[in-house]
Amino acid sequence: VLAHAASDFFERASPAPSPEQAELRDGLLDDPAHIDPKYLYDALGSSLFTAITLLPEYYPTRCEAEIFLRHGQDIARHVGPVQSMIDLGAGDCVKAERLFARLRPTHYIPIDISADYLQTAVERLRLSYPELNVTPVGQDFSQVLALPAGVPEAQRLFFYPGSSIGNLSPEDAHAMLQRIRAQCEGGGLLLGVDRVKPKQVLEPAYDDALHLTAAFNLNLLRHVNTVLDADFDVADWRHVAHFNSARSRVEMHLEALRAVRVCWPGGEREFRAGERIHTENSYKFTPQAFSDLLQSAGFHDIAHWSDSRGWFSVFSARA
Ligand code: AVI
Repeated sequence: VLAHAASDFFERASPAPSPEQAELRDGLLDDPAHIDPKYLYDALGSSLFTAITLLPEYYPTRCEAEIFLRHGQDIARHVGPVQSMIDLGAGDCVKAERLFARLRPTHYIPIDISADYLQTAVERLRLSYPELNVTPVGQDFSQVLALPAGVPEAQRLFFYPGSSIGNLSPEDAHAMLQRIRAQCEGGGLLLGVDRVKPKQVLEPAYDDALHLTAAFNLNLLRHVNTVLDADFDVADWRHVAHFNSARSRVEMHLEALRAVRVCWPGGEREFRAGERIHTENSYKFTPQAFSDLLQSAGFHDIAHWSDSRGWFSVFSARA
């Protein structure tokens, strides 16, 4: 009875960590420390990202919109008929909505890690497009890509805009493209990709004069405090972003301004002044490198269009 009572006590005192808590703890104890970029997107983080897309320095969103505006007809011709449009990381669903008139899907399946954010957008869409069959899915599709029952198998188009694929490691991007391909045999993929360019353009896009990207990065620590019950103080950290040209990626880090000890239930980590936590990679591609990646994941009939400055590309490929 005593042994039972004791184990009961310890279970209540330190319950087993959730998978998210275990992932965060392991990343913080690693050398160098890292935190998965998905923790950038709590409610405030998602709003900050929307604000970032309006910054003069953050060109990708405007470049992609320009491509759809200038080349929409060609793109729609290459994509062909669409029954179901599956929107990966749909957010406010605005990017897909702009393509409805051209692609004319009958089913729209927006998938996003933040189900709450999606719900508001879906209510709006149902009012504006009463004919469209809308099935929202709250899912972290970086791990599994499970479509709800009832999504027609023919003429599926996966839509993955914004160069979100660039936030995955090359291995994870390849695996993700393979998972997508397996789900749209006979259909296709339409996605946005940010291109390699001088660091004088890349770095301000990730370190803007209004410090919105700094707030976006620092806010991740508050999200971690909530999930892990940790005691990060954002005032102890500063945002750092730089282009790592050898690895063709912009990296975001948080750098300790002074020696800091961070504690959470069952653990702690000390950081020296100047020590960093790696929080995001944003890979930049040449059109050739991205075509090769699509081909190696099994896609064919690959086409791409660019904005007038050649800063961003939209790819269409068949599965
Ligand atoms: C969502 N993702 C494509 C953005 C990017 O450009 O890598 C996230 C971001 N990070 C800092 N600014 C924007």
